[in-house]
Amino acid sequence: MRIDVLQGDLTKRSVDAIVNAANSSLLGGGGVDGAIHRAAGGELLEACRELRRTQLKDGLRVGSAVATPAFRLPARWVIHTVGPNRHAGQTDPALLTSCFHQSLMVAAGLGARSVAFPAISAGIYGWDARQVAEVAFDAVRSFSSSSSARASTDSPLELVEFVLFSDDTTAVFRDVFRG
Ligand code: AR6
Repeated sequence: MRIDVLQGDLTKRSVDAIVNAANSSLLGGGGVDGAIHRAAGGELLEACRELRRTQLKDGLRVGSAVATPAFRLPARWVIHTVGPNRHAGQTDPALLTSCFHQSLMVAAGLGARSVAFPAISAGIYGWDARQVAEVAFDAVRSFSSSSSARASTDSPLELVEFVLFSDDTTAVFRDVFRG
């Protein structure tokens, strides 16, 4: 599995799935969540409302992930995950690890070959970008080694991208990636 770090707008990526840094309501918000909903169009909000009416009546838990179609985006699916909110006292890195891991599990279940992540929790939710990058690369590498250890075609994932918006966050992710 290849890992790429690039600067840009997640909503423009032509990958199979992009990951949304959502909130538990799944009904939109600011940051990358707002950008994804704007670019995908109102059908995305309708799909999220449908999830809330059916399988997620209490909302999506922190660290969990769920997929919808991506509607007008170039991607095929949006995988919504809820990062921990440091401002609400959610400081356990295991919650963040779970976001990356669960998103990859959902992507693999969909048959996605490529998936693009933002810096989950590194914006409005107040986590330090370096810590997010460390958790993210660890989670992706351990997902990759556990799927190849199973020596099967369990996971079709070939490419994981990290798409960072700002110069600073891109520099931090590149630095952590290079070790
Ligand atoms: N492409 C890539 N990255 C982006 C984009 C974009 N178009 N827009 C912003 N970012 P945030 P969080 C970066 O705040 O911290 C929402 O209201 C941004 O610079 O989007 O997990 C949700 O509804 C930052 O580095 O997500 C939740 O309530 C990173 O994406 C809450 O914010 C994540 O910042 C989630 O907060």
